[in-house]
Amino acid sequence: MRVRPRFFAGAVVAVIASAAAVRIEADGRAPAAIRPLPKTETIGLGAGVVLEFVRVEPGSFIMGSDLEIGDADETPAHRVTLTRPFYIGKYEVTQEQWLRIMGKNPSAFKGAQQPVESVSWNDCQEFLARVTRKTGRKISLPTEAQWEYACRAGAGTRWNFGDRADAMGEYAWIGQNSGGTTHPVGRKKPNAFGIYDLYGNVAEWCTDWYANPYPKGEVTNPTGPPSGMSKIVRGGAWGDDPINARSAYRNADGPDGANNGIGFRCVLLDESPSGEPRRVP
Ligand SMILES: [Ca+2]
Repeated sequence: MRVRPRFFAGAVVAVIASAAAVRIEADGRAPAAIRPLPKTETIGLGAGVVLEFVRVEPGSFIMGSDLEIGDADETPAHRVTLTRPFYIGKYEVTQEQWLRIMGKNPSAFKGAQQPVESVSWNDCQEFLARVTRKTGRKISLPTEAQWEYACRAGAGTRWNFGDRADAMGEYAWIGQNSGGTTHPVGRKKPNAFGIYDLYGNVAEWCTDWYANPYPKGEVTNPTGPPSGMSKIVRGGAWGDDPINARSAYRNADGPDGANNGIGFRCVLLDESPSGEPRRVP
């Protein structure tokens, strides 16, 4: 078990769907063969509050790191194949979104557009279940492999913008520029997939149990070990150094653990408007 909180001292987000967002209703659909696949999807939570998702295509990548700066739990670097497209949150879940579903806001750093934090992995499961009950849309946390694949966006470098940490401030709220607090989501540059705040702001829960190191060999649609003591947390947070907010960097905390450096983003599980399967394991 590895629990290393290092960043912890002690609102209405209208995340507006981008102009490129495509919302296809249940009725009046065009045939799948001629209907363009949406690049984004949204789930309405009521009162104008929406969860916005970015489509990620299936593919293979090298997960983890054998870099000299990496930790042992990032090894061995290994090929991972994700066989299904998926939709991942364009932003971290905000306090407005959390409040809309849960009726209270546990965050230490208050702000409607700021990411919710001080939520445990188990708290997140309740949020996800309530969203599904309310909207009929199935959502989850990302698997650790989905998170890293979406984060890298094809980049094998330490960060998805390269190997030089001095560009970090353009992409992330971390120890050097955060002022010791979270910030509204989506204010820094996105990665090549159009996803924001993967590094810093809040670290993000994933579905997987933590194990160190990775199993050897190539894997397809990995979901982590069947059991464990702590759940994966990715991306680093507002108090971290760049080295601890790399694409391959892993952290973990117990599923009941909650602190002001950990939040989450969602993955949309239900079938795409084209009818193609994209249910993840
Ligand atoms: Ca983050």
